[in-house]
Amino acid sequence: MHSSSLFITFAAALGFVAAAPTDNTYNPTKTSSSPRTTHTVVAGRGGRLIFGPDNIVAEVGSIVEFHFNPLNHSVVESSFGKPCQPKDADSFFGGFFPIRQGQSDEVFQIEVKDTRPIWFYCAQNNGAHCQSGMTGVVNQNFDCQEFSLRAHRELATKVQEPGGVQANIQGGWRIPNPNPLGGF
Ligand SMILES: *[C@@H]1O[C@H](CO)[C@@H](O)[C@H](O)[C@H]1NC(C)=O
Ligand SMILES: [Cu+2]
Repeated sequence: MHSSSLFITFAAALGFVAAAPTDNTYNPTKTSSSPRTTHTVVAGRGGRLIFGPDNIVAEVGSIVEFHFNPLNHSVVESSFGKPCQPKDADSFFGGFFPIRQGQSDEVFQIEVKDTRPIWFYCAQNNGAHCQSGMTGVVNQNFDCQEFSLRAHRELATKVQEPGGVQANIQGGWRIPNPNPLGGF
């Protein structure tokens, strides 16, 4: 027996109401044959405790690619209201990039899966990078200043104990730097 009909039989036996079939064929991120856009962000741009740029507008399906300058930065997904800590157990985390000079040989990529804002920070506690301004956002809600990057950063300065990071690299891809001569 086909597994889906097995499921329907099983669900019917439990008294579930069968849902109307849904049309999954419309998926805007898959209809385009054009290459994905990649948005480059540099952690530690210009030797400062910033992500540059830190306020990114990225269409659904595009890639945000984090590059790492010295010293030992990272990127972790957070939330607007709780800066400097992972949003949840699934928050992306690219690991630490301990380098002394130049750029890391590796980058961390994430995919923009929907239009919701994606908040992120650097989890380097040694120097309180997040509280010092190392935070950023993809697709900030520009209509609502209450939830702006500026307001988020205000909150970040007040964080006493930054939360830890994930145990593993997750939620994205750590890959060889595709543009090592980018000159950031
Ligand atoms: C980089 O920073 C992390 C977090 O503070 C630390 O655990 C790790 O040892 C550091 N790596 C180096 C090589 O300094
Ligand atoms: Cu940092």
